[in-house]
Amino acid sequence: MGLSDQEWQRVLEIWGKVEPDLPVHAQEVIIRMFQRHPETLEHFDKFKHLKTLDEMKSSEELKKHGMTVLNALGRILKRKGQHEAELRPLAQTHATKHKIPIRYLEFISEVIVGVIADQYSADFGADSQAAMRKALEVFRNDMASKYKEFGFQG
Ligand code: MNR
Repeated sequence: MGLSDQEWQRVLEIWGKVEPDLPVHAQEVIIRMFQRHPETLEHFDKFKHLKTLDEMKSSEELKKHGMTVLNALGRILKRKGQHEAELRPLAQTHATKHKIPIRYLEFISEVIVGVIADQYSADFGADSQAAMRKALEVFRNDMASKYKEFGFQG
């Protein structure tokens, strides 16, 4: 279930390439999630007024939120699975306050892989993609077990 050292290395190598351009990708990830899965938008009191792609693109708050999400994810990935301290507070808010189903974490995971694949195709081959998918799956599984501790079925 866990990742091998080589798989973590692949994950952190591609993340290292993505990180310098995080603001651009962060915005793209959130917008793509809202466009492909409009039900996700309804969970955001601060974004559900955004009706069009242009409105989403010009929202500074949306960019800021994207950075919050991807920075948090980066910190988690860098723990290479030893992410209890990072995951617990995140699972708590997402289970008890934001009430985000695990299915939505699957949506955003696929979007993240897709955005990286679009921008870094040369550096994100099949092995790297598989490693990133696996890392995101570990993240989701651990979120799901914490959700249960907090009494949210997800
Ligand atoms: C807030 C990280 C996925 C919905 C936050 C915050 C962080 C965060 C950090 C700010 C602190 C807090 O409230 O815990 C992540 C990471 C995700 C992820 C990492 C996966 C990679 C999702 C998905 C959502 C969602 C998927 C819905 C479809 C929300 C909402 C807030 C929030 C709603 C509160 C926004 C506000 O300020 O009003 Mn999240 N996330 N998140 N998240 N997330």
